[in-house]
Amino acid sequence: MKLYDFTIAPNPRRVRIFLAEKGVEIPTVQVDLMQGAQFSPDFSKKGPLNEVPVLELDNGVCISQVNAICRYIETKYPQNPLYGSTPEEIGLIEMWNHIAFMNGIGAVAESFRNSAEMFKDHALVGPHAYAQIPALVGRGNQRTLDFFADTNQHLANHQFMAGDNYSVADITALVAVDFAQWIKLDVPAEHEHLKRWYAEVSKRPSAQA
Ligand SMILES: N[C@@H](CCC(=O)N[C@@H](CS)C(=O)NCC(=O)O)C(=O)O
Repeated sequence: MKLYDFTIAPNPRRVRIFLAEKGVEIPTVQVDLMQGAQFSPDFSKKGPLNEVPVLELDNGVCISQVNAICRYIETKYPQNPLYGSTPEEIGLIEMWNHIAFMNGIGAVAESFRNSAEMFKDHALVGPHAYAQIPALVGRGNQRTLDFFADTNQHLANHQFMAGDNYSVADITALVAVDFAQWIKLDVPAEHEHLKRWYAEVSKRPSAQA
């Protein structure tokens, strides 16, 4: 297998952290998004949306989308389950993973992609040219701050995002908080529960991935 990656990008990092938690090593190939390598003819064949991460299996089949890749890995390497074991855990983890992606990573991306010069005519990931909408920068910033506040409240009564156990939802939320640095937003000091959780998940060795 091969993981198409770009070290500084947030979404491939979610897969790298997941693999580190699993103790699974997969060789990576860098796709330099700054140079437009995601649009090269070879890489375009590997997925419909010209994005990383992509997991290429030994038979050449390619899987994109972080959640799809992590699900594949979880099924192939069931040790240290990160998607839960009981029906309730599985449901709650999917729920919080989706919320962390939509309201965390999605909020930061809304601000960043509508402001950074490099995304001028590429405000959404994929092969189509979408212009930036400057009004979405403020909305993305506000959504990011709301994500911090909502997550802080949630973590007041939960050790981890989906309850008592670390899961893939913590990986997505951790990457969302770190990604917010790109739009110069830090967790406000008064969000003590979010800060407690962030310190705990950041000190796991996997967070270095
Ligand atoms: N929904 C996708 C998001 C992947 C994504 O947004 N990848 C970014 C890097 S973090 C990308 O490849 N961007 C390429 C581009 O902007 O053209 C997933 O879950 O994998």
